[in-house]
Amino acid sequence: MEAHNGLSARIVQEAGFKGIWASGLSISASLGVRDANEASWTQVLDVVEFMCDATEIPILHDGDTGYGNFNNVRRLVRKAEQIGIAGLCIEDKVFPKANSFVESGAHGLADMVEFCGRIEAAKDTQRDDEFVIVARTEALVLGAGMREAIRRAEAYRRAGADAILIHSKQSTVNEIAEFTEEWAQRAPLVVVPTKYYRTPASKFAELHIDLVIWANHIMRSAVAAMERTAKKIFAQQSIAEVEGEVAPLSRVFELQDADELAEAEAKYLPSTESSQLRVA
Ligand code: SPV
Ligand code: MG
Repeated sequence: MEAHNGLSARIVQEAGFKGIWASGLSISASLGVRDANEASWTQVLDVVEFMCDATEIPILHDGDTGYGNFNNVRRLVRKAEQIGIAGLCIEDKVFPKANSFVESGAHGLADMVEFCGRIEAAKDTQRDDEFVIVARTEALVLGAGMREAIRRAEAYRRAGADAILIHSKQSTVNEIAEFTEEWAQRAPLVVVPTKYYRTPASKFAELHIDLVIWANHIMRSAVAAMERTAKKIFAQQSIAEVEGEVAPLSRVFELQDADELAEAEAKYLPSTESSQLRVA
């Protein structure tokens, strides 16, 4: 499940999900910029570091193109491991990327051999054997065709990718189903069914898809809720009516683990009485 800051990551973990997608789209949207590498990679990693600090479940970082060539990817992997990210997903586009679903922007498909170098560099750089590299191909999204998608996925598998993310912008699962048949479980598969959202999870299991990412629904639900609240308060020039509709402050404190701080204060801070004695 997608999250885009420490708070949403905590909410996703509490909901019971086994892992978090640190979505480039959602993080950039929450920062008020476009999903076109407008936020620098260190600005993005700062956000993901807060997400790691707030949770215990694995975080798969949407690393876009890897923010450059193989050398940028090496540095990204090193920093991702230091922060506590569990895995990195990189896509076969050129920097700066554009979101798969926007018409405008630079949508160049990366040279396949050059992208394999990014994967190899990532695998050679990781120190923790458990760190995962997911290679994402945009071949279907950019209209390069099924043969090209399979050719690229196979090349990325051979380059050392732990899993392949096959992306599609069709409104049905048919294209993905065709891919999975041809792929025949050569390596774990990841999908992002944002556009073919009606597909039930059982269908993905049937197609031998190993990981399904619901990529942006926490951010989109926040946008809808924030717009509703802002409009209402502005129209009514009052907060009286929204009080019952928004999360109580006690819930916010709970998500921040405020009780833990109170317990730590009791343990580590001198009591008022003893500190007064020391001053005296
Ligand atoms: C993201 O969540 O940023 C993704 C998925 O990369 S998509 O928006 O479909 O490109
Ligand atoms: Mg993205």
